[in-house]
Amino acid sequence: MAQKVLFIVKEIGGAEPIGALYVAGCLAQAGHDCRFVGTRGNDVEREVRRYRPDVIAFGATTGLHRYYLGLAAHLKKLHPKCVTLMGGPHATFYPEVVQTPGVDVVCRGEGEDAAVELCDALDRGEDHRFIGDLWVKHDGKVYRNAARGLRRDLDDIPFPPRELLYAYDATLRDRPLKSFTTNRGCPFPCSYCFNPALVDHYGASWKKVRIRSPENVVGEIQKVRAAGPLHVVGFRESIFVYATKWLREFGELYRREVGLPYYCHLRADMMTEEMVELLAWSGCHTVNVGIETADERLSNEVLDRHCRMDKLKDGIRMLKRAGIVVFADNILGIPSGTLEDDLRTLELNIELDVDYAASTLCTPYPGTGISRYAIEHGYFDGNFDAIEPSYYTESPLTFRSEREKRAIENLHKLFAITAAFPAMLPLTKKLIRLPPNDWFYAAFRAWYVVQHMTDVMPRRPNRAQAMEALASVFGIYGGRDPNVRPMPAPEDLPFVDPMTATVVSLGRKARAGAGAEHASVRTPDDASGMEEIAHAGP
Ligand code: B12
Ligand code: SF4
Repeated sequence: MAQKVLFIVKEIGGAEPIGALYVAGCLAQAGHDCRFVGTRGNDVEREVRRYRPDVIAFGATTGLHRYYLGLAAHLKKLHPKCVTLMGGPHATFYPEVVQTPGVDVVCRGEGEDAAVELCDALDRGEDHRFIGDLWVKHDGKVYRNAARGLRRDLDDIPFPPRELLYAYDATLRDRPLKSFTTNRGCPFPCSYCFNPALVDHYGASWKKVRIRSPENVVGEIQKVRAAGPLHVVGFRESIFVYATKWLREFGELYRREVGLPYYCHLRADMMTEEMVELLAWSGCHTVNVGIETADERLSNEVLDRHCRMDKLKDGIRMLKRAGIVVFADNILGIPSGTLEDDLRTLELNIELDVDYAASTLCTPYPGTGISRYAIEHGYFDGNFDAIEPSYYTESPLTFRSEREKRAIENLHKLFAITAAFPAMLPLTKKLIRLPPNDWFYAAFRAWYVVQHMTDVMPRRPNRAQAMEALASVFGIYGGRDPNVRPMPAPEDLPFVDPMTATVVSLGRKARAGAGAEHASVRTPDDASGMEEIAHAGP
């Protein structure tokens, strides 16, 4: 016997859900049967009736969690015997989400081993309440298990089984850009990033970056390339290169065996001339580096980056001199910052002549230092359910005035295009005073699509992919999503200590002070760091 596991993925046509695929690869290795289904234009309820899964699995980011929770509650009502398993960032950093009706189990952190242990236990009809990394709802109580150790050798994990995606939709094989990760972990403490939040879960072992061997990474790329078109390799880990030695070894093998342009995330202030040369020589076409803010106080005291501005500027200039496309990340609307700070950030991007000046609206994701700072200083009420599915639309934070909030949200939409055409700056300063409107968002999307198809990513979309991208500028997406359901309100369940099996906390109402307790802990200011995270699609 094996468990049948159905993975549900919203927007399966975007970047591959690498995390969920890694989990599925390990489940398949353990003998379980996995399937992936997308939601757009597809009735998931019908898929569940057809496949009759034992486990319904999904990974969610904060904001999108509401969508998944609504659907999970609906499916659980129809199929009460199915176990629903939620993983990914929201479950990791806000495991209390297990109190939502319809969710049976949440997985914190890396899900490969916990999911296998869970499915093995379910298969054998054994007790599954005490599995490391899982919070399990059982008989009206929540069993909160501690973190399990991290897998030391990433080369031991099976390659993500992308064929499961292609089995659902064969056209996904044709995507010209495919994603890979070469390492996990990050030693830096940036307050807006999930990495320090994972240090809270795993301890210092998360700071010790685990790196795959060049042979293992190249082996996966070759396998993917043999299965379908591949024009650009997208490396999606937090920081692609820490050591020149690894880069040299990797570069030699990659040039010889793959030879395709690649994209990766880097810290510009870590760059040396030698690293930059090796990057360019090995095929690096585009790097995503964080500038984040021009303001040193915000950078050091609020974002906890401690990144030296002179080193950052030198790094970006070196990358540009080497002919590498620089895709910069910036954060607007940082708590305690002002519109003037964000305009200076725009000017810094212009000064550095970055190739694409991406920006996001500062979002206080659960478990991060910035969310604690925002709650503590009155910029956020701590309601993570109010966070939007995307940080490209509206800010969930409070500003000095509504007028300033609107101007910052507008600036965000016009940021990249103004950085590309600096003569627009005086006009932009006027336009951002207008009420928010769909034209700004359309301009934001259009510029993004044009740049990504031309300069930023050298992929060659086919006609269908190009049409789809263009249509998305006007908010048109193929296929309606029939799976949208309201998210149910969370229940008030007691928490149990798995070691003693006794109730340790009485539930939400009794823990009303928990937010304040949480808010008082801040990420220590003990190291430098910078943002890396590129999101290949607003
Ligand atoms: C690549 C990437 C993207 C890609 C692809 C996302 C995708 N389809 O998976 C794109 C560009 C599309 C993207 C978009 C967004 N992203 Co993004 N993204 C990343 C990034 C850089 C890497 C993700 C990755 O592949 N990691 C490697 C794999 C191995 O790790 P993993 O995904 O965490 O998976 C492990 C566990 O989480 C767990 N797991 C994952 N899924 C499941 C499912 C089950 C059932 C189980 C049991 C376990 C499990 O097991 C996995 C294996 O160990 C991360 C940061 C990072 N370095 O992780 C941010 C990150 C995940 N993104 C983030 C955000 C906010 C977004 C957006 C909301 C941004 C936006 N538009 O506003 C969107 C949402 C899109 C979406 N559909 O969810 C945040 C999430 C924060 C939060 N609390 O939710 C992160 C953590 C970055 C950050 N800001 O700190 N993203
Ligand atoms: S923002 Fe970048 S450097 Fe900072 S903790 Fe996250 S991944 Fe590491």
